[in-house]
Amino acid sequence: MPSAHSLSYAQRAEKHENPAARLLLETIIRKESNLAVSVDVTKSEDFLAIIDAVGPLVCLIKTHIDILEDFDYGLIKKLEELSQKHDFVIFEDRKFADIGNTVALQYSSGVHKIASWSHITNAHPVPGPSIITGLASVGLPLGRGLLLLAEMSTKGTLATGGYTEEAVRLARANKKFVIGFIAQRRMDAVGLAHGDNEEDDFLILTPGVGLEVKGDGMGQQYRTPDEVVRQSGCDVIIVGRGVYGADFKNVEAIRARAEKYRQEGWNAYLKRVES
Ligand code: 5BU
Repeated sequence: MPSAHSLSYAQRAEKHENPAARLLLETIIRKESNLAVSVDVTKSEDFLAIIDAVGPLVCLIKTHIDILEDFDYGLIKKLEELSQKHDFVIFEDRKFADIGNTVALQYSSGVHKIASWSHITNAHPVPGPSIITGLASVGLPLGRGLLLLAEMSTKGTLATGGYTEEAVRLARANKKFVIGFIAQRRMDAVGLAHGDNEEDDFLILTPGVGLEVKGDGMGQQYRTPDEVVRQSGCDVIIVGRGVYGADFKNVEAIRARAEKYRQEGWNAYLKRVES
């Protein structure tokens, strides 16, 4: 049985039952893009302008909705309209990390009501299985998917070794809702014990991707799309400042950089499945 590493996105889409996982894989195939752009700006106007510029080139837009200074819920309708117009998946990078009852409330309620619009969100596995139970109680009925943070891109991250293995075990035990990981490499073989299903296929979304620089002076570490997708077997490259960073008012330049990352990410994938 070939590992998910060598299967095409199309072969893998057929095997996923979670609607958010299928939507992401099908969007990647339709748009020939494994690029996600992370839009970490503080003004709604800039946020929407960047998304409108890169929307045709991405499979997914990643948000930190709590960064926006002028947030009001009307923005969500505009984000959803752009998601329809340009055909991309929405991932709120909320990094939940509390007890089940609290995360269920944070996910469903408050000013942001994340579960009502974000196809995918993520959580730190640090509280143990109850965080998945809490989030799944809100997200599963809505057809949402969860990523666990198995690794981070930052220098000195504590999410390594046994912690990463436990994250993968938690995912294997909760496959209806947990569709994959934020990680720096494939996780299929991590912590595999006798009797585990070796055909598990988790999506790997990977931040810390940049072509120009190796870091940001605040602990972020960058690798190239080729290192991430071809060499490490990850599925989606997440790029923030590499796309919008230099001058986030210059929409043409943003679009050109996004297209470069799209091509690099897609070529790395083609090389991986051909090899
Ligand atoms: P950058 O501008 O490409 O460095 O932004 C990376 C984004 O990915 C940013 O929104 C981070 O919060 C996010 N991120 C990350 O960089 N590294 C991680 O390990 C995780 C998330 Br998890």
